[in-house]
Amino acid sequence: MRSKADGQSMPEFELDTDDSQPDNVVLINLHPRVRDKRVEILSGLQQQQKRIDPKYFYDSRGSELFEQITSLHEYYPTRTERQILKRNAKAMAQSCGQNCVMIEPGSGSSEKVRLLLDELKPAAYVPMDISAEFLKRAAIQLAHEYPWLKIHAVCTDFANQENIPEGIPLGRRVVFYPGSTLGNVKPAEASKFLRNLGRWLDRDGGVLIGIDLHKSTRILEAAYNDKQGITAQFNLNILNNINALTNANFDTSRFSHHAFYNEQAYRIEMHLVSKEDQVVDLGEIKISLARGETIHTENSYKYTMESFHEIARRAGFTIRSSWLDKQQLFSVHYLELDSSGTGNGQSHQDHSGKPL
Ligand code: SAH
Ligand code: AVI
Repeated sequence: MRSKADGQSMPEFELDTDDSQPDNVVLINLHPRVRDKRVEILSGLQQQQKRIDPKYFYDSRGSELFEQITSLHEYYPTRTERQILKRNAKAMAQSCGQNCVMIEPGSGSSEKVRLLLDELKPAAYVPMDISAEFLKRAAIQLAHEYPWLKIHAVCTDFANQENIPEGIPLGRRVVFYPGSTLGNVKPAEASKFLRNLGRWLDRDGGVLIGIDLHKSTRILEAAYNDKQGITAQFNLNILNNINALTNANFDTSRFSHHAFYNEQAYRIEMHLVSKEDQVVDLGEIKISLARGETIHTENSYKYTMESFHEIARRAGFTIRSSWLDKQQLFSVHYLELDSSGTGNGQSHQDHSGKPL
């Protein structure tokens, strides 16, 4: 156990502690349970359409591959959202309010929050991620770069986190949920998830959220089928993580990457296609795959302003402000719980066109 910033006693990361760990960071590992993971993975692989939850992309290698994806030319979401955050940091900070406790579920490298910190001056930043080692490195790096910032990093599976983890620093809470990570669940689940986030907030809290927008199939399919094959490696790597978590013997060379835009469902689907008839052992359980059969690894839903508005409304939120890039590829929204206001949100665009 180690005592840090708040003087509280915290369970320490199992990982080697780093002597250079600065004093403004606390690292908490809530240990998403391996037994529960195994049950969840097996159940997905025993369905007619085999599936693996996309959260299993993110072992350390998966998190690194995702970082590489974010700087690919074809993968427009990250650079576009960064541009929106940069240009509108002041207005966003005004919406969020200074001295808030900013909580980021699925924080990854914590790159985007850097664009807000100087304007926002939060009382504390709470990055949360399932990828323990990557989270630890990102939090320590951020703590070195921002010595004034109190960081409270939590390794947890936020999908199973109905209540906010204990021990979060006190203050008005704002959830920062960029990257369109909400798009990785079905619209009905997205509303449910947002509703649950609402329970993490006090009445005066808010959610600053990035949502990818529906656009041409050509642009979308290029973003998930990059020429360098990094997205393919990211997709295939999920099998390495499944092997580690369940003692399975998936052989990545016997699968290929397939990603396409399902225009009816407004979602990118990523699959792993079995190149041959094969049987995979997961401990005592055997999974058969026919040649051409797929394991569905990810959905990435794309919204319109209207359809996202509906998701937020169903979750009990009002959209206070929306910011878009000129080409309307991506959007960032500030949401507040319904009953706290009139429900009249504002839209902003970087250009002089009509607000959507
Ligand atoms: N917020 C960053 C990273 C987005 S990638 C950005 O906008 O660039 C999605 C991140 O969410 C990954 O770091 C992944 O490890 C994390 N993640 C996905 N599902 C998760 C879950 N159920 N619980 C915790 N973290 C999760
Ligand atoms: C994290 N998530 C929003 C990314 C997406 O675009 O759905 C993950 C990703 N999958 C393939 N490329 C990136």
